Amino acid sequence: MNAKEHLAEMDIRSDFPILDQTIGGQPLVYLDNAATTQKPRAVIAAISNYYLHDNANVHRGAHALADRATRDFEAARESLRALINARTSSEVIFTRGTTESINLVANGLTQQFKPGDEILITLLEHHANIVPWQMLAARTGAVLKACEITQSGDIDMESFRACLSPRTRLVAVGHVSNALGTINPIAEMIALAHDAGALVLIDGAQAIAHLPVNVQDLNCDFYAFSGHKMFGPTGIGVLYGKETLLDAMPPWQGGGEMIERVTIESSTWNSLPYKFEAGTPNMAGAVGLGAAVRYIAGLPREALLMAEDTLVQRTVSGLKQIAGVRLVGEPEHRLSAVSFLVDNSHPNDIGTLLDQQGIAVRTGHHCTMPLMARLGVPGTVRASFSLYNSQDDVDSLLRGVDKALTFL
Ligand code: C6P
Repeated sequence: MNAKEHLAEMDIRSDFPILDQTIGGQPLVYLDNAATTQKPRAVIAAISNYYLHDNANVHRGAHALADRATRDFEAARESLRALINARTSSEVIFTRGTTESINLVANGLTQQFKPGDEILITLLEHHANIVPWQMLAARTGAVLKACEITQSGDIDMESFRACLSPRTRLVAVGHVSNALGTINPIAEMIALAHDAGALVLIDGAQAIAHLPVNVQDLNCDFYAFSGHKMFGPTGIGVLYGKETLLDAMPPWQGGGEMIERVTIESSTWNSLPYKFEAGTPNMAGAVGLGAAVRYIAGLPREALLMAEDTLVQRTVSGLKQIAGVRLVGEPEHRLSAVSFLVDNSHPNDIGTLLDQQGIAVRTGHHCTMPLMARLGVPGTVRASFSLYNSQDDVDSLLRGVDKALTFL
C-alpha cells in the first residue's frame, strides 16, 4: 500500500473526539488550526494516564512515582529531539511555547549586543517574533530592522539581502506565516545570514505540525515552537538551540533545578538543558507533547501534506469564484492558512456569520499588526487547515461565505 492509499484507509478525523459535535445545530467545521490544533485521543489519554498513575515532581524524588515521571518527561524530550533531529537532547529546552522560547533567546543574548548592532526580522512576523527583539533593542541600544515583503505576501529577498550587513547580529524569521501561510525560504535565508556573520532564530510555530524539520540540515542556531499547534497540550513548547550558543548564554530565570550549587552569596548553574528550566516544569504537558510526537510519527506525513495542499488550493480557487471576496496575500509557496476579506465588511462580522453556520475561523490582525498595516487592511478572515480537515470542510466554508454575503 502506498502512502496515499494508506491515508485513504485511515480515519484520522475519528482520532479527534472534539470534532464530533454540532454548533447551533450544524456540524462543527474547525478551520482555526493556526490558532491551536485539536488533540487526538492518544494525547488526551497520555495526560490522563500521567495524572492517574505517574504524577510526581521530576528529577527530585527518591521514589517510584518520581522515577516514572522523570523517565516519561525525559522520554518526551528525546522524542522531540528525534522529531527535529537535534544533535543531543541537551539542545531541547522545554518552555511554555514559542513566545517564551523567543523571549528566552532575546534575554539570553542581551550581554552579546552593543549599541548599533542590528536585529533583522521581516514584515511577515507574528508579534512574538517582533516585541522581544524591540525589548532587546531597548535594553542594549541595538537597532531592529524589518525587510520588505511583496504585495503577494512573500519575503522580498532583494530587500532581505540589502538589509544584511556586518552589523547584523541576529536574523529572526518565521518558517511559515500564520496570517498568509507563506512558506519562507529559510534554508537560503539562514545561509545568507550566516555569510553576514549573524545568528539565526526560526519561529517554527506554524511549520512544525506540517513540515519535516531537520535543525542540523537547516543549520539554524535556534528553532522555536509550541506544543498546542502540533496536537499537544497548551503551556508546553520547545526552544532548540545549538549547544555552544546555549552554553554561552546565562540563565534568564532563577530558582530550583537550574542551579548546580547555591550559597547565600552566589550560585552556579546546572548543565543544559536544565540551566534554562527553572522551577517545576510542565510535566504532564511534556508527556502529552511526547504522545503528540508519537502520534505524528505514525502518520504518512508526506501524503498528509499533499492532501492539505489540495484543500488549500480548493479553498483559494473556490473563494476566487465568489464575487465580493478578495484574497489577502497569494504567496508562491503556501501552507495551511488562507486569508480573505468579504466586500467591505469587517472580518469580525464575517467570522460571526460563519460561526452561526458552525464554521470556526479566526478574524482580526492575527497578532501581525505591522503586516496588516503593510497590506493596508484592518485584519482578515483566516481559514487554516490541519490533517483532519476534508473537502467537505472546504465546501462548507465556501457555502458559508456565499450565505454570509446574502446577509450583508
Ligand atoms: N499564532 C495564531 O492564531 P504561542 O502563543 O507562544 O503558542 O505562539 C505564538 C506564535 C508565534 N509565532 C507564530 C508564527 C504564531 O503563529 C504564533 C501563534 C496564533 O496565529 C495565535 S496568535
